[in-house]
Amino acid sequence: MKPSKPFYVTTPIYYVNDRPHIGHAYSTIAADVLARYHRLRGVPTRFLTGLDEHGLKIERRAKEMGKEPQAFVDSMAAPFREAWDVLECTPDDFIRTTEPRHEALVQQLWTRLEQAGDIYLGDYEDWYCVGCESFKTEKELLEGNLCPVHKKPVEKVKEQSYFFRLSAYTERLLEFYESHPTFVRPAGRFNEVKSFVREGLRDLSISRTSFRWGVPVPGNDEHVMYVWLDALTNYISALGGPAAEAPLYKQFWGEDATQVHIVGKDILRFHAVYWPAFLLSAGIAPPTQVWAHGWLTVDGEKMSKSLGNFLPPAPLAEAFGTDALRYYLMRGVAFGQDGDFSHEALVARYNGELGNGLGNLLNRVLSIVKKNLGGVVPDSPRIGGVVEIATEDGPIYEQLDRTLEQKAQEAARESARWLEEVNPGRALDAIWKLVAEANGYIDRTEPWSLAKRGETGRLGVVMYSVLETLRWLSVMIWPFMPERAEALRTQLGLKALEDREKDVDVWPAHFGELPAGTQTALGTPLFPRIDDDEKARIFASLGLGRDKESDRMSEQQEGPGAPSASGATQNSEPAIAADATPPEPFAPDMSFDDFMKVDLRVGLILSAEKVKKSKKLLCLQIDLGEKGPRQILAGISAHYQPEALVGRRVVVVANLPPRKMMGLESQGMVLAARDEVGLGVLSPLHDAQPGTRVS
Ligand code: ME8
Repeated sequence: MKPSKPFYVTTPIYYVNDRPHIGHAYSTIAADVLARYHRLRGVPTRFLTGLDEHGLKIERRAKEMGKEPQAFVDSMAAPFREAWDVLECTPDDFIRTTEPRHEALVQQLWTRLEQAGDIYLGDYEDWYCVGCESFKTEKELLEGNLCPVHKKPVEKVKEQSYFFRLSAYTERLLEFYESHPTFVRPAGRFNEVKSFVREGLRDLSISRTSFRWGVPVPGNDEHVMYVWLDALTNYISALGGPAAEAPLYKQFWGEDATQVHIVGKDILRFHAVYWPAFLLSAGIAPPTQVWAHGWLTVDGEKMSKSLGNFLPPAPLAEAFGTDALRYYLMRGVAFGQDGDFSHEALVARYNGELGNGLGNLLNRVLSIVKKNLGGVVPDSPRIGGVVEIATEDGPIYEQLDRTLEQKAQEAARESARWLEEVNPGRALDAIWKLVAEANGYIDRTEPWSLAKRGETGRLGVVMYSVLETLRWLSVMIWPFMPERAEALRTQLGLKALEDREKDVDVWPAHFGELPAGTQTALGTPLFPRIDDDEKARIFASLGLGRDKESDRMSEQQEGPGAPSASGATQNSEPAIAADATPPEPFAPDMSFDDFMKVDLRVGLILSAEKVKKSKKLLCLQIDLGEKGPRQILAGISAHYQPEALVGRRVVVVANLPPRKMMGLESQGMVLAARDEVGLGVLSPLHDAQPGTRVS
């Protein structure tokens, strides 16, 4: 269902003690994707990001840098703004907690908590981690009084402090969670939050006297406010709240709006426990949802300056293209789960899903349209919603066309649903299913043969269907890859989405709206291939030598889980003829007749998917020119993304007895060559008909 409420999405406001890195980019890009999606739906949308500039951590960092805190935080704002620009993130507002507009409203919120009777003065004595800017109980600490997050010693704090009566909110929070079952996502994390609260909450110290870098407590400026109370308030202060009459606050924090806080799992407790408690105390409704995504490691390791794997986003965007980076982050790391940023995986997805998948689709289609139809979009097969069937060249609106249209509808529906559920990776899965479908459609309809046979009517229908599918794709990929989506549209001869009417829902819904007569313009490839030389150049420019990761990957491939030459018979997993350790001695001679007993055929891969619970196997449906496709299992999952294989021709051993693997039947074997660098599935140079004998 189309979203209709005003949509407010936020990122955490980042500490300015360091420059932005790929982890910050992950949250910000996710929020940007959601904002862009809602804008395409014509829904009033507001996207907020910003900076957390107060607190002991920042005060100390400024000192280390030999600067006054304000001068230091001022100098750190630009790198964040620039990073979001480079990454095509489009916040509507960028809030800094040192801005007067924010400080005034934090003080208003404090006053509300005080008026509610929830603030009292007391003495605090406990542990504090400056890295987390958070109090720690003895129970939470690791041996040697180390913070469990930062693994650094915590500090003993003993001072007068104001407290917030958090303990009084245990029941109210549990009731709130009960009545708002999707308040925290993913559900597993919500359970963790609930168990934490069920154990009972302690009052929270919300002021400090031992340093000055914070918002003064109203009426007692000996104290500055606890940095998390200050920081969390940014989500409403940026709207002009809690002053109820502020127009943005009314529009985006009202009951009629949806508010989504995107945060990393590290700061969920602050957002899912403290923040709603403060708001309930102030008589303000908590937000609709807090979405806690997982943690990114880099090439298998925690990001840190000392490990030399602290990744600023800009050089990556420059090396691979901003859109490819955005795509990779959103697709390569499942939202909600921890995941690894891997340069190798980025290149593999770039070449496979972007280059071979989408880029190749556009290129194939526009080349055929240029060569055979003068580059012009042919007439739509649908006239006034009725399927037109011209008969001169045979049926011109066939089952295949109908299926493609249905698949497009399905992709638009599914991707929208996943975006509304804040799951950008699943949305991309749905979109790429359509990319594979469209590539398979071209293989099956063979427009080049239609052109050769002069079947121009049918050719027109086929080209129209796939051009229209590309138009749909250009909209669906726009939230993720706005620049490449516009480049795709330029080649299709369409108006830029950036120039659309902003309050109109442009999410694709009606197949057949691409105007006939539109002049297309075949341009440069959307995603030029990164070959080995280019990859080496990029890796060198990023300071990755003969990288650790390749070593790690090849270790994994050679390890016990790897497909091997004999794997097909020994592990009963990979149905693939591959050679693990070349050079292998040649086999003894055999007779020609013996060779001819092996029935090798050209097969066309119609679909490919991972086999559940198997690290190695892909389940392929392969057209061998028989009545129906054959199901063949191949141990190539570590080497190919399933989507990249769809539409490819391969060589199949067609007369092996069927075998069962992981509960599935395999009806043949796909040929591949394997050396120490990698594994390549064999493919004929010419697009021979499926079923053609190979000899
Ligand atoms: O916590 N993987 O700021 P912060 C994934 N100022 N996400 C990551 C990440 C990683 N490796 N590293 C950082 C703060 N992030 C507070 C927030 S909000 C009112 C105050 C992302 O600079 C992730 O969103 O430490 C995480 O929650 C956030 O950056 C922490 O940023």
